[in-house]
Amino acid sequence: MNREIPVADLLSQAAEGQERAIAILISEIEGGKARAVVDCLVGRPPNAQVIGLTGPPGAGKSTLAGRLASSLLAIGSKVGVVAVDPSSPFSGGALLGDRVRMDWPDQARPFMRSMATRGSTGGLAGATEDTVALLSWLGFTHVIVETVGAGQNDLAIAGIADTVVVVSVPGLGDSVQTEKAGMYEIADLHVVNKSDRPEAGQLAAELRHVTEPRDDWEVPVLLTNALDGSGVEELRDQIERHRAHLLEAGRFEGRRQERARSRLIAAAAARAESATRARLSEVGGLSEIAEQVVEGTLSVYQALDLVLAGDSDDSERDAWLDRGLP
Ligand SMILES: Nc1nc2c(ncn2[C@@H]2O[C@H](COP(=O)(O)OP(=O)(O)OP(=O)(O)O)[C@@H](O)[C@H]2O)c(=O)[nH]1
Ligand SMILES: [Mg+2]
Repeated sequence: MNREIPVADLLSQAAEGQERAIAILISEIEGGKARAVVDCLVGRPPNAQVIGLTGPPGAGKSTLAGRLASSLLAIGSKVGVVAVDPSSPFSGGALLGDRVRMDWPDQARPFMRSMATRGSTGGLAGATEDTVALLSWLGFTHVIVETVGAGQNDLAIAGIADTVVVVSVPGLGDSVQTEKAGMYEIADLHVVNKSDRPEAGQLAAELRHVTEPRDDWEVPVLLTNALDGSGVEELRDQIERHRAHLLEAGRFEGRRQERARSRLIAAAAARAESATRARLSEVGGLSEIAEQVVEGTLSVYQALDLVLAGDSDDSERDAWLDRGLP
């Protein structure tokens, strides 16, 4: 049913603030129809500030994202929250399975959406960045992207966000030293959430000890309690300060250009992959080629040459198969 509404109509409904239209557009992006949406967004510079929130499962990222959104709304921002591959998704602006209620200021609410990107082409970078582009086009000033920091995604967030907030929690048993080094390299800000727990101060101290400045930026280590919101205004202010720092140092554009470049490469790889898959499914003699790889008479690279050579001339490939490679 949704598919029948033209993208242009959905965009104008979304621009009027209809959340359902935004939700349908994001579903199109997730469902592999990103191009139909994203091509319509050209002509407006993507100005939304993208804040990445990453950390271990259950660290309180969603609760914190809600609080941060609330704090940004209070200063007149238009805020979207996108949870990528969450273990506990949002539904209707609420955090499923949790009793924490958000108090949105003056009826302003953030737009909240969970996305599943696992297995989709381009993964986190593709679908999320397209969603960010959509929200930015719609006039959102801030987009908070929550990712679970387990696997590649915690590092992929660095390729998407202007400001990366790494959320840690006390009492997980890991000492700072045993955590993956990658997390430190991507953090623009560290947050120790669940500051109501006794070990929070100790963890913050350890983080301060190991954190090094990045490009003239002293990475702050903040304490938050997402349940009661303490520390969240400070977090918001530090995020704004980080943006100002990037702009002042002339690094904001640089980061975004770097992002656009990686995006281009990822899109090229995705396109090449689907073209190769299509080629593989249409090419004849594929099972013979695969058999030769199994038998060790062809290397996988030679097999690929054969498959691609078939592009221009199938008879050439057949001849190769008959006589074997030189
Ligand atoms: N004590 C305490 N509990 C918190 C705090 N922040 C969040 N929680 C609780 O921690 C649990 C997990 O919170 P979420 O916000 O769902 O955590 P998350 O990191 O988004 O979790 P996933 O998306 O499932 O990885 C919930 O029960 C929250 O109520 C905090 O500052 N202190
Ligand atoms: Mg969450």
